[in-house]
Amino acid sequence: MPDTDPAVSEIRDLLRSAKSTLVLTGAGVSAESGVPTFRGPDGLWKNHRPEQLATADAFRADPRLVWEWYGWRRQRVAACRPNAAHEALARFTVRDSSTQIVTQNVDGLHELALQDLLSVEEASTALPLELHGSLYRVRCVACRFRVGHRDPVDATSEASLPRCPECDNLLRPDVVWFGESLDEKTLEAAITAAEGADVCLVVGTSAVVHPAASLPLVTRQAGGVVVEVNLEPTPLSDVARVSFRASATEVVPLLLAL
Ligand code: BV8
Ligand code: ZN
Repeated sequence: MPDTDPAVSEIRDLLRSAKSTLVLTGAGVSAESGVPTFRGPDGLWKNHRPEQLATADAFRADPRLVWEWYGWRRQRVAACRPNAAHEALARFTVRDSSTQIVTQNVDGLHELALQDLLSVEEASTALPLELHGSLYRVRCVACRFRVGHRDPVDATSEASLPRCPECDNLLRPDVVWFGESLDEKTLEAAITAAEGADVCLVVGTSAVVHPAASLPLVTRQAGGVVVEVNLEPTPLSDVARVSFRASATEVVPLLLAL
């Protein structure tokens, strides 16, 4: 897509003049880093049904299987680096402190892109809101224990699964599963950012999972503009001022260029 494309110039100007921008990302922003998406042709949900793996019931029924899947995802993601879209978004967020990244991803690549740019303390002011939690944190199924956790998990048997040092119950991935509420403070901050945004840039999400997928509609209802970057049409394409049918690494750097 040439950067002289009129739609690119229009949206680039819009983003430059925006007083506040919300960026909502999904698995598609990380696809070109090698992180599998969920619903695409080679997506994670191809071989497993979400209900089998991404629900509290699934974990109760077979914690070993669920940890095996999350352990495999951790390994896959650990080999991946932020791509040009993550990097352009990180630069934009640092340059314009009124930009908030809200991600559905649990892969930590936005944070990595920020840390490549800034020291860890500086990056902490621009951190993305992680609506669905993180692959790299665990929490206890029974008490409030929660901690960063990157070690490989031995899911060969239930006995080898990680257990809470406080109460000895099982530790689970600190992600939000279907039917679980999102962290209240995180969701509130995301909604406030969506309400105040002049532009909501939506990158690489199928926009089927709520409440994340409703954030761009909050911006629109408050008078803001929705812009989408996705290889395919989604339920948000019709409400977008422009829906770029192209890849994240091709379009996002063009839209956020200085
Ligand atoms: C909740 C765990 C309150 C973390 C995930 C009926 C209607 C509406 C809602 C519901 C409903 N029935 C139930 C619900 C609620 C439910 C929901 O939304 N279900 C949907 C599926 C119908 N939501 C919930 O349960 C949420 N909680 O509502 O709490 C509550 C409380 C109690 C009881 C009821 C409700 C919790 C939602 C969180 C679920 N957790 N995963 C993990 O393991 O990762 S969901 C999973 O989907 C991931 O988290 C992921 O983040 C999320 C969204 O997927 P995407 O990121 O969009 O990825 P996907 O593969 O789908 O799409 C990729 C896109 O990228 C594609 O469009 C593709 O074209 C594009 N793409 C690919 N490559 C590129 C690209 N684009 C650009 N460039 C590329 N290179
Ligand atoms: Zn505990």
